[in-house]
Amino acid sequence: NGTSYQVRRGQSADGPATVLAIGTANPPNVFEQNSYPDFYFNVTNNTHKDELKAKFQRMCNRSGIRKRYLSFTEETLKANPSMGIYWEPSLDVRQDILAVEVPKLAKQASLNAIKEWGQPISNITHLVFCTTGPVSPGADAALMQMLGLNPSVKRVLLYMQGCFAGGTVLRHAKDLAENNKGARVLVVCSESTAVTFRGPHENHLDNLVGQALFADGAAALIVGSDPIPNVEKAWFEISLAESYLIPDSSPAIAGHLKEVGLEFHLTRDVSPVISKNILKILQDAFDGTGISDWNDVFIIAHPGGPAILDVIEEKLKLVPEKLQASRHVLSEFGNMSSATVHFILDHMRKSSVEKGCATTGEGYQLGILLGLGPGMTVESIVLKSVPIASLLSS
Ligand code: WCA
Repeated sequence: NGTSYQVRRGQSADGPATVLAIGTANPPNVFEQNSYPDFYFNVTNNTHKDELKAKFQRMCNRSGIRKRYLSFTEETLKANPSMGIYWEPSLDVRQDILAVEVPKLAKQASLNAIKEWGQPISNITHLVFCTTGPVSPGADAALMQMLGLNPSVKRVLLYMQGCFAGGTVLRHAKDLAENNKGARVLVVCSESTAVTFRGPHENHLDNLVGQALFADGAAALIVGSDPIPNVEKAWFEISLAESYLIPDSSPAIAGHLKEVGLEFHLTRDVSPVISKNILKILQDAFDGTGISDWNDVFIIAHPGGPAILDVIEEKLKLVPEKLQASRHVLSEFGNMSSATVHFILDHMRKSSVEKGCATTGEGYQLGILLGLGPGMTVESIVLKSVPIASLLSS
C-alpha cells in the first residue's frame, strides 16, 4: 500500500553509492623479487633442487613484480617448519597466524581510510569484510573490537572467495549504501599468504606460480551515498555492479582448504579464458553508453599475473598506459588477492591528482574495476570518476 511504499522510499538513499575514502596497509617485511628465489629455496630447505630453482627464478623474472610484502619472516618459518614443507599438515599453525595477521592488517588499512574520511567512527553503520582464511568468530568481529566500532554495526563476512572478491565487496557495499539512508559502509579486504605459502615440488609447478606472485596486504574503503556537502568527498561513484560466472571454466583455478593449508591450482587456461570472455563483459557493462573504444574509459584490472593483463590489453586493443596503474601495483606489491584492485583504485586517484588530470579516473569520466578469480568469476564494477577541481575546491 501507499504507506509502506513511502516508508520504503524514506529508508533509501537519494543518490548512488560513492567511495569516500581509501586506506591500505602491508606488513613490514619487504621481499625483493630478484632475491626471493634464494630466500624461498633456503627457507624451505630445497637449495639442492637447482633445476626447480632456475624455473622459479624464470617465473619470478617474468612476474612483473619488483617487490612484495609478506607477514611472515625467516624466523616465523623456522619456528613453524610445517608451513615450508611441501605437503605437511600445517593448518593449525596457519590459522594461528591468520587469526592475528588478518585483523591486524585490516585495522591499519581501516584506520588509514577513517583518517582520510575524517568522520567519527560511530558514523559507520555497516562492515563488509573479505579474507581468504576461515576463523570463528571471524576477523570481522575482531576488527569491530579493535576499532571500537558500534556493536550494532551490521556485518557481512566473505570467506574463501578468491581474487575476484575485491569487486564482490563493492557490489554488496553499493546495495547497502543505496538501500539504507545515511549508511556508511566500511569495506575491508585483508589477505595473508600464510594460507598458501609452502615449499616447492616438481609435480606441482603451478604452486610455484602462486609462490612467485602472491603477497600480503589489506585495503579499506568507506562507501556511502549522498556525501555531506563540504564535509565528505566522493572520489568515485559506483554506477553499476555486475557479476559473471564464466560457463565451463571452473577447472582453470581451484582452491581447497586442506590440512596442508589452501591447496591451489592455476592452470594455463586462466589467461585464454579471460581473453575469450573479456570483450563481452565490457560490452555488457557499458551497454547503452555508446562506448566501444575501451581506451575511452579508465580500467582497473586484477593483476592475477602479467599474462592476465597482457591478454586484456591485447583483446581490448588498449594503449599500454591504460593498464599502467594495474601493472604498477603488481610491480610494487604483488598479487594481494581481493585487496589488489583497491590498491589500484587508490593509486589511480592519487596519480590522477599528481598528473593534473581533469578527473580522478585519469581524466576519463567512466571506468571499470574488474575482479577476476575462481569460478571463473568476473566481478565488473562500473565507476564514474569525479572532476578533480571539485575535490580541491571543497
Ligand atoms: C607454468 C604456468 C602454469 C607458466 N603452471 N607452469 C593471492 C593471495 C592469496 O593469499 C590467495 C590467492 C591469491 C590470488 C589468486 C589469483 O589471482 S588467481 C590468478 C592467478 N594468476 C595466474 O593464473 C598467473 C597467470 N600467469 C602469468 O601471469 C604468467 O604466465 C607467469 C608470470 C606465471 C609466467 O610468465 P610468462 O608466461 O610470461 O613466462 P613463461 O616464460 O612462459 O613462463 C615462465 C615459466 O613458468 C615457464 O617455465 P619454463 O621452464 O619454460 O621457463 C612456464 O612453463 C611456467 N608456467 N604458467 C605451471 N600455470
